[in-house]
Amino acid sequence: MFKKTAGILMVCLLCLSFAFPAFSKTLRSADTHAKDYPTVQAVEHMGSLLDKWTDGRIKIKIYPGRQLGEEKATIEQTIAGALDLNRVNLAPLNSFIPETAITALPYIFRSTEHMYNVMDGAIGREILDAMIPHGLVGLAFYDSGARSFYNSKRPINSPADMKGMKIRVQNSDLFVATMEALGANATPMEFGQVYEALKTGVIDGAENNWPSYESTRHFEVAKHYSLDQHSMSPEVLVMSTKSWGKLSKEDQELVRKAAVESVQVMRDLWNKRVEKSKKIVM
Ligand code: GTR
Repeated sequence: MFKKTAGILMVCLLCLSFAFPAFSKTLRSADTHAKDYPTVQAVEHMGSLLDKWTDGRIKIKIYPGRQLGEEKATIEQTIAGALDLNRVNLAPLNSFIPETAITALPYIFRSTEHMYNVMDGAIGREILDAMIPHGLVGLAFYDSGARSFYNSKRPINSPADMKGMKIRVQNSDLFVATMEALGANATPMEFGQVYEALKTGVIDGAENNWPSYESTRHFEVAKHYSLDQHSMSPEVLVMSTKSWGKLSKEDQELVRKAAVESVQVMRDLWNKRVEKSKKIVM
């Protein structure tokens, strides 16, 4: 009897998912990085957790490597609800969500541990919640290590060495102001354009962490990496409030839980990737 009822139920569920494709959901997610980058791997892990916990009812499809555009464009798509999930850095959110700029202030964190404590605690929660009125539900922070300057001209040992240098920054007013305070010329530019701009001399330098310096091959065209570690602005996984609103309370819980569980996986992958990237660059 039980078997028969369960069988009928299964058939009904199957019919429902064919009749109403919304019944089973594939969340579309973007990332500027390639498939093997820790941020992409972490969201993939989150997707497999959701798939498992919901018996295949909720899945994640990731579009890595800027397939859906540069970060600014994908953020707009996420706010519009055309994209469900997006893994971005906090910096491109700085100019319209002021709370996110706090983490990008130079030398605001004493250490990685300090950064973890802040981002995993009440302040981190406050920053994630500050995104809601702007159309984004902040789900979790991922590591981005520390950013340092690199350029094709000379080693930077003090701000005096940066005088007049054209340095690419993310689309963030705070980063522009920081470069200006250091005496450099800030050039806001999308991530995908930096390699060519360095190669052709449109810019002299940029700034990023070890894995991004390596994965983009920027190290081939800007050989002076100066380990000043001026910013520790983390990555963030956001969901469109429009997509969030279409989920049941229970599914929202699952999505949040899967995102949180992917954080530790990301941190482990990140630490390994930093070591690997350093070796490649050296
Ligand atoms: C990387 C970050 C990317 C992107 C990039 C950039 O560290 O992971 O999401 O923001 O920096 O400089 O544009």
